[in-house]
Amino acid sequence: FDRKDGKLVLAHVLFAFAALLVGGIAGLLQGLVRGGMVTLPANIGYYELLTAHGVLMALIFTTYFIIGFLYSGVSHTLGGQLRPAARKLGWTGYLVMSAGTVLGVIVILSGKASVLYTFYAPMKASPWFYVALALVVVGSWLSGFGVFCQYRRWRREHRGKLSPLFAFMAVVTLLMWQIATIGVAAEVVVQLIPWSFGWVDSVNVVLSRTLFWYFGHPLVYFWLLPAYICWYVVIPKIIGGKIFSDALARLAFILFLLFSIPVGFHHQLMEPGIGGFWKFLQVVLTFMVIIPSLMTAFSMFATFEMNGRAKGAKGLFGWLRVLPWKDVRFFAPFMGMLVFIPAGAGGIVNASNQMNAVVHNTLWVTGHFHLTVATSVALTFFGIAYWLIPTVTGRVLTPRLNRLGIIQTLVWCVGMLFMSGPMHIVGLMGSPRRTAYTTYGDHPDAILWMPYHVAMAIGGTILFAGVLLIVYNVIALMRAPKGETVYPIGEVAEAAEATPRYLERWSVWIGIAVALILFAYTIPLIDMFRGVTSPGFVTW
Ligand code: HAS
Repeated sequence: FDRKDGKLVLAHVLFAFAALLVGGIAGLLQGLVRGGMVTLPANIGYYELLTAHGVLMALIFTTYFIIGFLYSGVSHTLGGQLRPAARKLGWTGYLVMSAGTVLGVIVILSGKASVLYTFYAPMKASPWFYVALALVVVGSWLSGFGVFCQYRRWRREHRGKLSPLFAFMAVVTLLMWQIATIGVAAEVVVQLIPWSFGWVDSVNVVLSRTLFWYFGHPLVYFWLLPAYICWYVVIPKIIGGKIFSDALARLAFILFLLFSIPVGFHHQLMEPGIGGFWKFLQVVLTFMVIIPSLMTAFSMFATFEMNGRAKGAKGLFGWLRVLPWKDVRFFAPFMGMLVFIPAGAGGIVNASNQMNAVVHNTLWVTGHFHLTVATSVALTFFGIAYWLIPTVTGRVLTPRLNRLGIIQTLVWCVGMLFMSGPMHIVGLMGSPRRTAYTTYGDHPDAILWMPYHVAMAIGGTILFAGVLLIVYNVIALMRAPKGETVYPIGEVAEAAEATPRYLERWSVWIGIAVALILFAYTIPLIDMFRGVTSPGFVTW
């Protein structure tokens, strides 16, 4: 692996794990407070910790890891080395994002931005918190441009050739990110910064939430797609099998590009100010975006089964026996896949209007995203770290670290079972999310919730042990014995059909994505600008 590119990748990955550690400390404390097991000193607030936890884990850990991982893959598959321009953009993006992160963390920990990771208006933070967010977004754009620049040069030099699957998927992920972040950038720059500096004295709340969720839902696929890259491209190689179908994988990613964005209203189903028809439309589109995940499940089962048959496995589930259970590079992402089955089912519940009325703003939703992003995605990222760090540092994964990795994965799953399970149950019993310890004046319902909150705190403590162990493993990987680790990229199965060229015709796909966005958002936005509540609000 190119030494200079390795440094860029490593800088991102190490920053990500540092954020995970600090965010984990905040998470542990906040979980213990909510369970009534500790009381914070008067100068530290529950919501301050909750904001630090959400921002550092959901926004910073993920974004840094993803950019590092995508850079590693495009460097490896598009010529074996980054172009100087791409590398420079990568480093500039890194520095701008890091300036934003440091500023943001200082503002949060000084108690001036306890507005949680979704920073809903009319809750107001210090203007510097929004400036920090803007820097993180702009930095990520620069990094994205670096990847596009590498990809464009490769295509110019390989006219008529299909790009490598990893690179194609990286481009889709970042295209989606660039289109989606326009929403949050507009919210922060046009609405929240002027308002928090006091240049204007009011803010259009429904508009700000809409711009946020225009970004917020594709954000979750920005987390998911790099995990899918690992599942589609890396896992087949690690298990000694083949990619089931290149065309299916690309089509799934294109469907994510089309349907990830015009669906933000499914986070706003319980909000007034948005017409019923537009909510319905975006729920239909939400059900469209479930399809590429179902295709991914199909494709993974096919890969596993083909691999099993090729190795002589018999019977309906014989393929399970030949999977490399003792290899953490497989085991951690596999546990992520397994958890994604109930996690995805929970998402489908959320997206269904009547059921959303039951679960919205309860701990059920917190349970849902701890299974999706904090288990399926996080475990996949951990699994990637066990080969990515050795690859870029010229080292090898030792059997001891591999064993520790398996233990870390199990600790994570047990912790999450204790935390996310009770969150789902107590959410259905009505316990609200984002609330510090309270018994609501010893209300009988709230008393019933308490054992579940205690179980959540125990789960959170086990998970914190998992955070410490993964951070230890990352440091140990940096000191592992020298040697060469191969970048694992799978080959496509011989029986797979050829990939149609139109899947790489970007103008068509971006055009359709923009058309869908305009269709889903134009009229509701016009209503919001004019300050009228849609007629649908009345009939809801
Ligand atoms: Fe979600 C809220 C709907 C997926 C994250 N979601 C959230 C929030 C977050 C989040 C962070 O419609 C909270 C935001 C906040 O703070 O308010 N979500 C969905 C739907 C999906 C979905 C329909 N969410 C995700 C993913 C996330 C994520 C992925 C992060 C990475 N979500 C919602 C809705 C809300 C919501 C509403 C708002 C709730 C409210 O009222 O506030 C779908 O994309 C899910 C599709 C997934 C599947 C599963 C496919 C299974 C696969 C695994 C195969 C396994 C194998 C192994 C091969 C259909 C691919 C098998 C081996 C064996 C041995 C069996």
